[in-house]
Amino acid sequence: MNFVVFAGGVGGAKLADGMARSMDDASLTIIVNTADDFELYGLHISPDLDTVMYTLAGIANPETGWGIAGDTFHNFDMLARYGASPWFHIGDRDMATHLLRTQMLRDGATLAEATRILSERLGVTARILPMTNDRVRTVVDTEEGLYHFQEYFVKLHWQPEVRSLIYEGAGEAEPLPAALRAIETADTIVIAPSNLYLSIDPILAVPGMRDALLNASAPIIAVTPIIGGEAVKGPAAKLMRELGDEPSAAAVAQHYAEFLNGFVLDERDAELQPRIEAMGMGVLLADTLMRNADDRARLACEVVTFADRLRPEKMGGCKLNLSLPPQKQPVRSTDANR
Ligand code: FO1
Repeated sequence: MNFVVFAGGVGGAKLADGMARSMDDASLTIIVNTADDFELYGLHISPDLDTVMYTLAGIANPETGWGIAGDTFHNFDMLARYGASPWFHIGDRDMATHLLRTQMLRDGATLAEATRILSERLGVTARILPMTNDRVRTVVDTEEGLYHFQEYFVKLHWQPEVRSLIYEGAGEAEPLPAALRAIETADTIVIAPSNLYLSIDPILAVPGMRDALLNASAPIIAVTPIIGGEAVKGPAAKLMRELGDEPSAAAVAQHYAEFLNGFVLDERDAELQPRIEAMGMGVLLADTLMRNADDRARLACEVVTFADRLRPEKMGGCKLNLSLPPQKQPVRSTDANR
């Protein structure tokens, strides 16, 4: 069984980790947003790639979701002592990742090659792919002016009101051929509960990615990042309001509707089920909060079992034995409707 997960940072990393934990013999490819990448002190930082890599390696900081568990920040303190006004906390161990990645890139490696080497050295068996090797950067157009994503997100704590988002360089970027092949040969494709505008849309903005989903033969399932009108983490709901969308799981389903076959809706939002089914996709009600490793594996397993229901022939590829609520409406099983 070949699984593909589209992911940003923490939410995507947790679900990918659940999939890796609950499926022994499956191959897992995670296509990761790199529009949050930036350069700081001459280092190439890839926050989402690292969050996915550290999570799958079992060394992620459980409190923040990003960075390394038990890391220290002596370099940050020293930068402050020099009067450098640091605002982005690079842990001392985390720093090693940025140093090596930057060196590999300067020596001519692609971002995909550097990611493969780093994740292999950390013992990660899943394949972590950047969406592209090219430079794509999210620029946030706010009432206060234009900001690079990390300035908006970390320095300004996502407070400025957003007018629009620009995925700079996306139009000219080439998708990673391995990512396109993975989508084409996947048995199941999952859009993780990541921020739709900041994590998933930049991936879809890379030419060829959206078409690859539209042409995929595997069922495509999105897991909601919104529960009860609020984001599980980060600014998704605030951005939905500011960009003129209704902050709800139904609006997320609508956002991806052209290529989705199934949507995993949180059980606290059960009243939205008929509305989402009316968009022509299957709905699975589940507890989508991933508080611990068991939750991740359980949710991943439910998603995989749900995908099995959405394809004509049964596949069956999960260790946990979960009983799912009955499907209320027959779901699409052909490509024609996507
Ligand atoms: N997020 C923060 O809110 N504050 C930080 O100081 C911070 C540092 C950081 C260092 C390395 C890394 O890989 C990620 C880091 N993040 C930090 C998270 C990150 O910037 C965002 O969560 C993602 O870009 C959004 O997915």
